[in-house]
Amino acid sequence: MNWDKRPFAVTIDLEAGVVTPAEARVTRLSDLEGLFVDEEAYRQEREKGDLRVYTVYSIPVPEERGQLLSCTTILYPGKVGKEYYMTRGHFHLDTQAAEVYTCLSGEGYLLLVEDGSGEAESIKVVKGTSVYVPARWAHRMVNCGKIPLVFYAVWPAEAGHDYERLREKGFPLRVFEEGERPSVVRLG
Ligand code: M6P
Ligand code: ZN
Repeated sequence: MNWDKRPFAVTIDLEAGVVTPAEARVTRLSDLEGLFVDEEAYRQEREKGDLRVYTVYSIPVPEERGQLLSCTTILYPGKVGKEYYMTRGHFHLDTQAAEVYTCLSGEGYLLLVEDGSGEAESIKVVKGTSVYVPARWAHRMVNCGKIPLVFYAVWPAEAGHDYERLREKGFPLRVFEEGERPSVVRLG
């Protein structure tokens, strides 16, 4: 990365979520094995092809204390069985690091679970909803609409992603289509 500690700007296409210049990383169904509740439906989807679930455009800065990382995420519409497409979700390795998720386009839910108490929350997001995610709350976005859900995230650069901890604990809330409408369900 060419970093000279000078101010810089990027352009965000608010509808499409594309950031210029930035690097794109695509997450596909094959990257999300074990994530969706219905394993048989997942297997059937995989047989159709390895579809994109989301693309992240990262605006790079050094991952050092004091820096802010930011990115857009384009979460495509789709389902595995009755369960809507979602991001993998994570805690932060730095348990003091918070984050802000702002929806630029589309609609869905941000699912959250607190590390200590296990308390869980779902927050409905539409264009313009900005959610403050406190430290220690795992976060996962779900697209319940028919168009891509685009959101912009900002968080401390040294935060890191703790996927393993969330995998071990499991996510208690899921969002399924029920009668053509999303329904937030508590598992277990
Ligand atoms: C947001 C941010 C990123 C994260 C991305 C995808 O843009 O929180 O840090 O990587 O969503 O989410 P995940 O890493 O959980 O797959
Ligand atoms: Zn995060």
